Amino acid sequence: MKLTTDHIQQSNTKLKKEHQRKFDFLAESLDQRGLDVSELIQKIKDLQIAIPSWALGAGGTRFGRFSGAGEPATLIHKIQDVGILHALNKSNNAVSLHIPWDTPQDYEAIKQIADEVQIGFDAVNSNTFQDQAGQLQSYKYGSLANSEQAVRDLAVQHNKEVIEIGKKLGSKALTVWLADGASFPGQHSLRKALQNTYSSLQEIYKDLPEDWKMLVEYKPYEPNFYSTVIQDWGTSFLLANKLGPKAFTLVDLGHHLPNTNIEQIVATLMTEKKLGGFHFNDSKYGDDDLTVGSIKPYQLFLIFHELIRGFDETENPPLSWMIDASHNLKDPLEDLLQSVEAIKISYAQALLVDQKALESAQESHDVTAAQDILQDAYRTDVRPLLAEAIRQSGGAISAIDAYRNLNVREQLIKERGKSSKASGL
Ligand SMILES: [Mn+2]
Repeated sequence: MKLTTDHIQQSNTKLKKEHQRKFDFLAESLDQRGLDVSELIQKIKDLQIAIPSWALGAGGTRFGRFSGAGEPATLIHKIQDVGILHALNKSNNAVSLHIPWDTPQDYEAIKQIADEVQIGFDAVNSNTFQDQAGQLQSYKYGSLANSEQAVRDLAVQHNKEVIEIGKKLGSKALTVWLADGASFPGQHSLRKALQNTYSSLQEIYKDLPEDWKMLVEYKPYEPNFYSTVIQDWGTSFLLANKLGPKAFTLVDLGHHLPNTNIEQIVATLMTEKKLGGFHFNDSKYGDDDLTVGSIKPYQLFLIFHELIRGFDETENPPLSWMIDASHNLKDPLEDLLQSVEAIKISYAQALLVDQKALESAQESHDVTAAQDILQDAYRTDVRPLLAEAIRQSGGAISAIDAYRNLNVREQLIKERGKSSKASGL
């Protein structure tokens, strides 16, 4: 299924008048606050967030997985799904592929289909956290960190193959997330595991094209429960620094222990020009991979506030933006639309912060005013601004409304069948 401009316009007709009223009201008040509304709209339009190929089907927990209907069973289906999202919200112009779950067979055909729905290829993701059929060495006790050279070689080779695949598609980044670690004290040497990881990453880094980035992701625990080799931003930052100028730290919002001050991590990494990108999701307890903004929207706003300051005040290079969530209950496409909207809401709110006033409040130690300035922006309902940016780009005033009114899922079920299951999950 492909959504056309006609489909979208038709869905906008009913909402247009009410939208215009809300937008005019907001635009006037922003204007009175000295903000340039058309500049804000342009910035909101420009923020594009990649969709991971593994987030288009229902996810599961270790207790079970409840399939959705009409899931994308092939890479072509997945690209079509991202095309549907992008047609609706004009904010997802790229897909991030997971290898080997989504290794293309016919590159030209895949690129052509992606072109038709105006989708490019963001970071490619390697997978050394599970064994593939017929694999000669096992990653059970780690991959890049493994004490056995033969296992490390296999994992390095896989990452090099992922780079080659990415080159053929036009990707510009390799994301490395490692499950490597230990579930029990004494299981392996903590120092040797880190040293092996560094040496293996160095081997991969040698194959990284000049205009590519290596994004090193961290996570405190799971699937290993005693130690993870790259457990935190400090370890990732250390490795990225040692590897060289093309290596960066990737922040996945769910990969922190409860109450970690993530915005402070963002500020520190940007100061050091080493923030590479984001995996957006939300969580209450652990790596829950819930819809972005569903649990801690204020934290998301504070992160965007630091990002915006960082863009203005540091030389950190442009970031890779990606959602990394799992959908156990909701229709994955609806869930992704909600996540993208939440990201853009936080971004738009952070754009409203009166930076000059904040700076002077900070310098005069006016703590009350500083808090008020941030919360004033956070408490502004920016949804009409977002809707206007998307409408101007040719998208839907309300993406979820349009998705439902156009019976997208029903169409997909008709095309793919009720029991088609997303590959890789
Ligand atoms: Mn992630």
